[in-house]
Amino acid sequence: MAFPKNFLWGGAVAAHQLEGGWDQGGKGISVADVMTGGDAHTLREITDGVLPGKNYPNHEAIDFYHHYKEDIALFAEMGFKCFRTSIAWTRIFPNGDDETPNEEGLKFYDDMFDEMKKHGIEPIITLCHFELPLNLVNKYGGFRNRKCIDFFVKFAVTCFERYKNKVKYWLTFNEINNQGRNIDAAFAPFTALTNSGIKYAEGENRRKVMYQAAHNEFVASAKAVIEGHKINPDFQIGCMIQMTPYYPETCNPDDQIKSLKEMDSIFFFADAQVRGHYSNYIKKYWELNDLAPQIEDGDLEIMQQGKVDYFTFSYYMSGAVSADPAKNDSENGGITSGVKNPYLKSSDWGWPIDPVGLRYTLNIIAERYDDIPMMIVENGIGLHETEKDIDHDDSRIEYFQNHIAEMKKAIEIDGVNLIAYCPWGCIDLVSASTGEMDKRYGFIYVDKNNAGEGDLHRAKKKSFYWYKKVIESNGEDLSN
Ligand code: BGP
Repeated sequence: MAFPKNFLWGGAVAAHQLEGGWDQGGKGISVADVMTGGDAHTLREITDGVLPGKNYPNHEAIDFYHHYKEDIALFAEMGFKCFRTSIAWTRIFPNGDDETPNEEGLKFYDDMFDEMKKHGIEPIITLCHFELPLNLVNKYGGFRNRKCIDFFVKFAVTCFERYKNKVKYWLTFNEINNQGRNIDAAFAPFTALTNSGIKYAEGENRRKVMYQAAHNEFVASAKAVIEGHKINPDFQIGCMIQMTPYYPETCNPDDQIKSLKEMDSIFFFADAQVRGHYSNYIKKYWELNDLAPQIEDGDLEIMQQGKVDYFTFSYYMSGAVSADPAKNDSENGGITSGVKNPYLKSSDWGWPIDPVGLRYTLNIIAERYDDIPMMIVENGIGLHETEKDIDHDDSRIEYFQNHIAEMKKAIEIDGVNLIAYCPWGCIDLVSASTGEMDKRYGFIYVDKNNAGEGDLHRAKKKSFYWYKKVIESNGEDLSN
């Protein structure tokens, strides 16, 4: 059998994309609450506060806040061993800088974890998944300000203390490297806000701001790791990286150097958290481009002491790059830039589909970080579906068959240390990049569309039964 006996099969979501209840139970306003709905061709608008008459899809989302028992029961029926979600920061500290936490928010997650435990489901919890309190943006400028380090650590410690006997697996910042991507593109203000609570000022050096915010986040993450281990030495606290391997367009050595540099721009965020230091490649880059962040006394020691225990990542696609800048004009759905890879098909949202790239990714992480334990905490395909389609979502099944087959090879042939697999959006939810409901990832259909219409009832798709069988057979039976 390829997969270890205790392999964690499950699914993944994030609080702001499914909970709803945006102003209930004492919750404050998060950055996700001021983003309107968009689509594949229309960017989400970031409004100045919550404005009347706008469509904010995260406000209700799929109302998991009131449906979590029913939804967790469905996950249990599929056989989930784990479930990855996040704690909405604004349920615990509504403004981010509050003196004391909001008991009603803490209680909500107590109940949710108890419900998971009842079904034997292990929680995997992200602390900061694109959900910063809006007040931290408006009052402090988000993570460009070191004060946010303390606010984050206070939030993390509050959660660690409260749930120390209920949660073992923690992640600090979701897809922390998103903010470094396509920084001049139209999409960049969105990732700056969601990752770091940053609003770029007109004409400022975005890269400089981004590296400062990233440094502050590395210190915050490391401090959380240090404090977490004091609270419960059994805690496993990980980083979370969006892994998009970049291939060279050709075997021209210049293309190879270009792809190496693209990979550096991803690994910079992982190296800081896994190796706990800045390597020469990035220090040189900062020096040559005058981009070095301000590093205070003690920061580097904290980063070294607060190295993560394991490596988690999302994987949706690969990219390809050319040394000739004029050729790198394909935007791959706004997420990666580079050349089009003629060997791959893309999803309806332009995301290239590359199962072999997942095996490749598992290998490069394992080799770079000495066989560190890994979790795939996001993987999946967004599809246009209506309720009529739920009995034949075969393209979703095919996507997962191909990706799981490559995971298997990575374990059986390459010996990687993979401990969990959590397909993204195991229940239909609000898309992060577009704000759509109609970009559906789920094994479970939710009756709601982009216009907000629908009664929110849940229905099992064909893939629900397929994934149940996969889990039951511990990944041996992938047949449709
Ligand atoms: C990642 C995020 C998730 C999620 C996923 C799918 O970037 O961590 O929050 O949404 O991508 O992306 P989308 O929802 O834009 O399709």
